[in-house]
Amino acid sequence: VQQRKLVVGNWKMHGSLAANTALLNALRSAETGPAEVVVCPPFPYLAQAATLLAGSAIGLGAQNCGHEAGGAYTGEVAAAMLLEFGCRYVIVGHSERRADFGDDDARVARKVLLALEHGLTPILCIGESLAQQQAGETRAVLQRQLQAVLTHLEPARIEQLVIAYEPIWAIGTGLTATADYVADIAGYLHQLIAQAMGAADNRPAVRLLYGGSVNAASADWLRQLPDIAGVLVGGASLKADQFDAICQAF
Ligand code: G2H
Repeated sequence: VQQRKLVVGNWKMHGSLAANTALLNALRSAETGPAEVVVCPPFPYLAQAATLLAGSAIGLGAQNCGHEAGGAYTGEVAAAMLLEFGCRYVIVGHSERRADFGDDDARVARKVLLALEHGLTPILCIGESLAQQQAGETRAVLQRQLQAVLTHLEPARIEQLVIAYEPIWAIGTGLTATADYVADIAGYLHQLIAQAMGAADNRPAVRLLYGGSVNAASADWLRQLPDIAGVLVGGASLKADQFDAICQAF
């Protein structure tokens, strides 16, 4: 299946009104590539980003959503609220949230379901830690993280997901996995997805992204991997020239 490539910028807890204006204006004037481009600013800046991106092809996403539709959950933001601010995507289950904010497999599954129910496309993040990789547990960990979500979804729903494979040992460390490693894991993940969908061919239309210290150099080989449909970019998404180079690569 030939899919449109997807490049997502995850700003994490970075930005300011002034910095966001400069970054988004620079990206707007550079937007030319064939890939779909999405930026995910922190919650308070979603309205500002929506205004700055009005009429642009660059889409908007959030970095998280609440695990309930609404209610007494101090500090949380509901999927329905994200929709009101123009978000089409929401990152769910990022390893930083799994490690620091109690987003376990069950909670991640809840968030994915809520996002889908509200018409948002979840970008489901999965990935193994260094210790898990060294213990030879990579495939088992990825299978557990995927199954926790896919088991709740009909095939038609699974097809709407974006899945981001982010090995934790490569996040913000400057370490990138090798092309062979990413290709191998990506093939395995597509197999798991196909099984969950009961699909005959093992390349279902689910977009699989890679994330972890992606920069212009790694984007150049990542774009050549047939099982990888794009990238989730952290640090390099905050620099207009770097993010633009990555977008152009796809
Ligand atoms: C992984 C990635 C974006 P970075 O967390 O989600 O960040 O590119 O800084 O490793």
